[in-house]
Amino acid sequence: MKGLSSKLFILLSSISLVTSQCSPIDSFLQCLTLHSNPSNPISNAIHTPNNASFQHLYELHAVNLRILSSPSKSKPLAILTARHASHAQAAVVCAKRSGLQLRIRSGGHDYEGLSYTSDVPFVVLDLFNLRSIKIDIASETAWVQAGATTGELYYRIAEESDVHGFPSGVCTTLGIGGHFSGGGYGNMMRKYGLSIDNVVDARLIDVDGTIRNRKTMGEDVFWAIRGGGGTSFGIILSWKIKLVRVPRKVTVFKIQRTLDQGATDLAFRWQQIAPKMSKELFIRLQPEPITDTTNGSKTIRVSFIGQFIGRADKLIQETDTKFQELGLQLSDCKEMSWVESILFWAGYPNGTSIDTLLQRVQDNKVFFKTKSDYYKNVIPKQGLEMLWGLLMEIGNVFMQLNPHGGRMEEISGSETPVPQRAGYLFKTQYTIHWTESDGGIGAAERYVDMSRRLYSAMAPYASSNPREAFLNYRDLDIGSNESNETDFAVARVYGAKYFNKNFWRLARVKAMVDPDNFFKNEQSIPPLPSY
Ligand SMILES: Cc1cc2nc3c(=O)[nH]c(=O)nc-3n(C[C@H](O)[C@H](O)[C@H](O)COP(=O)(O)OP(=O)(O)OC[C@H]3O[C@@H](n4cnc5c(N)ncnc54)[C@H](O)[C@@H]3O)c2cc1C
Ligand SMILES: *[C@@H]1O[C@H](CO)[C@@H](O)[C@H](O)[C@H]1NC(C)=O
Ligand SMILES: *[C@@H]1O[C@H](CO)[C@@H](O)[C@H](O)[C@H]1NC(C)=O
Ligand SMILES: *[C@@H]1O[C@H](CO)[C@@H](O)[C@H](O)[C@H]1NC(C)=O
Ligand SMILES: *[C@@H]1O[C@H](CO)[C@@H](O)[C@H](O)[C@H]1NC(C)=O
Ligand SMILES: CC(=O)N[C@H]1CO[C@H](CO)[C@@H](O)[C@@H]1O
Repeated sequence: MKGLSSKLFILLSSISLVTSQCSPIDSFLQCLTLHSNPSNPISNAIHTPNNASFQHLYELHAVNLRILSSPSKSKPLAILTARHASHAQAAVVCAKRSGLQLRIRSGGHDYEGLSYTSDVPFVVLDLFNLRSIKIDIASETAWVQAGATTGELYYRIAEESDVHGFPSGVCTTLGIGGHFSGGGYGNMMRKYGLSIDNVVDARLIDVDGTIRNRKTMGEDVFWAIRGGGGTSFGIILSWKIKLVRVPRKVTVFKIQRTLDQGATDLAFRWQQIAPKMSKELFIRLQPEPITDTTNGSKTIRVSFIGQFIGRADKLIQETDTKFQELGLQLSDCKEMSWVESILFWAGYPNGTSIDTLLQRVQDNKVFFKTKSDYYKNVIPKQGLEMLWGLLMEIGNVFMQLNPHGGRMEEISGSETPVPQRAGYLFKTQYTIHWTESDGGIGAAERYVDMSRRLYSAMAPYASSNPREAFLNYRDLDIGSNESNETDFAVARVYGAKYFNKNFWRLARVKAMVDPDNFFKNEQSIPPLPSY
């Protein structure tokens, strides 16, 4: 017995030796140990499907059930939950060496799940453990690691100061890594621009596994990662941001009007006024179909959700002179600290503890498909009426129209990769959402088709040539490639929609720093071919 089992052992270990020499994942895992700093052991950061932790970790930071439950999406061969920069460096070196694709995940909010899916053998580098936030009020700056969430950032700023803030997303579970590298907008955009307009330095792991800062990566790369999508250029480890000033009290409101209450006229007027109001005022328009509870008939309810960086009396002066039709009253307004306003925008009731901002994971996941548009012209009333009809027909849908103007007008379209600056009235997202009881993954095709119908119905009104889109609202329908190939002709099409002429500079930067196109996904920037 003893002899047999030891023979078996020798046999088994020689098999595993053989497989380790030819299987990319085994060579990846062996390489990790060799290439990480031994003072920061990597083994407890490695999760393969054999580890009990794998499935939970895979799902934890993945928000879209449409992607998570899709039978056609394969899972990573391993998830590396980096606990130290050297782990992320090893991931680059080893994925390259073993021929595996690397997907980078910070908060997992990618609308198409590109941070945790691929059609070719791949591994996920998950950065959620790298989330330190170091605030320096004296210099009004902070270093924020990629795996921190927007909520954690807001919380830490407020912990240090009640007169500082930062302009980024409304949702509090976004990963800073993905969110900033796609631009990052929020309700202070009209006053302070996008998140990337307030980034002053970064730490990036390049294709050789070397950590670079702004100086050592060079201004071209630093330009590219601020809006051009981090994925194409390396792994962002952290950002250095410039904090912005906020008053001790800001004012919020939410006013809702149905069609009977004049929603169409107000929405028409909003398009003309909201992008031109004082920079301190941001009014989001959010139309959605609802059912009248008294008689069961359908209508549209338009919410006007406002953030004013100042006191309520000043806000009323502004709306009374410029947007009287809104009928905003002092009694509609709530004054609160900036950090409390974050909770209001995230939909929490008054009185919610700000500790809620530290909850990193979004519960109540749904299936969704989102598309986006920029508008340079006002949608006429008959266009709005057509839109309302379609929204009521679709049912499970909402839209958000976010006004530009203000600071966005002052920044040149080539200062960062995000070109949609002066001359844009607002950007829009159209989100179709559904649950298991609406048909779950089986109904995905039907809902995705609806989103396409809605999108094509809006074509006459949206920006055109190219019809532009926002990278953070990722949409593979606007053009995409295979997981492992980036055809230039295909990339030019989606590249122009996201980045307009800036696409060409992005492709030049890519050719400089990653000519073999290691960092890629279905919508990444390819190296500019040399002719
Ligand atoms: C509920 C919800 C609300 C949202 N609200 C807003 C909003 O108010 N404003 C706004 O601008 N956007 C908003 N978004 C969009 C959001 O900004 C993007 O989805 C963003 O890419 C999320 O970043 P993430 O790190 O959470 O996602 P991930 O899925 O982890 O990453 C997104 C992309 O960035 C890449 N990436 C991630 N981390 C890194 C890194 N460290 N280095 C290099 N590449 C990296 C990924 O590979 C992927 O391609 C919202 C999304 C959701 C789901
Ligand atoms: C996963 O399993 C391997 C092999 O048993 C082990 O070495 C590794 O530490 C495990 N990972 C974690 C996070 O426990
Ligand atoms: C339903 O009720 C609303 C008022 O609550 C009214 O405006 C609308 O016309 C009614 N619709 C029908 C079909 O009766
Ligand atoms: C929030 O609720 C508290 C009572 O719980 C009340 O005193 C306070 O005025 C409210 N604040 C706002 C801004 O509505
Ligand atoms: C991409 O993947 C497909 C299928 O897995 C394969 O046939 C093709 O050769 C790959 N292309 C590259 C450039 O690796
Ligand atoms: C999914 C997709 O559109 N893939 C395209 C990527 O590029 C190749 C090469 O040009 C096209 O043939 C594919 O259709």
